[in-house]
Amino acid sequence: MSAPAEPTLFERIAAREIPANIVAETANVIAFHDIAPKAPVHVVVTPKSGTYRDVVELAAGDPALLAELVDVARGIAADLADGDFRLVFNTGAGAGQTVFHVHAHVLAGGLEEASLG
Ligand code: IU
Repeated sequence: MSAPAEPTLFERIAAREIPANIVAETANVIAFHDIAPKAPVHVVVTPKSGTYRDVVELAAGDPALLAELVDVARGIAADLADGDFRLVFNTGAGAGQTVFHVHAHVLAGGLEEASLG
């Protein structure tokens, strides 16, 4: 039998072992202000369990959980900004992913000058 995996950083935040400014929580998802915000509203939304490394694995393995995560993101943008938001899943180290426990960055509030289009 293999040894149990170490809890991820975000599992430890969900367990209140590491402090975070939590803004929303459902049965399976937790959301907290990013400690290094890149936008007026910058919230990390993540499953409480670190089962999936990235959004590709999550979409294949548990699409209902991905939908729950997106709905939490929608609610945060409605509560903390005007309802419009950008949802970023850094996927892989080369794309800037540093925590290999799937999470979305909700970016909102005053993004007009940061358009990707
Ligand atoms: P990334 O997509 O894996 O790079 O996102 C990880 C994010 O987690 C990054 O924006 C960090 O600022 C953020 N974060 C956090 O909010 N709280 C923490 O205790 C740590 C990192 I460590």
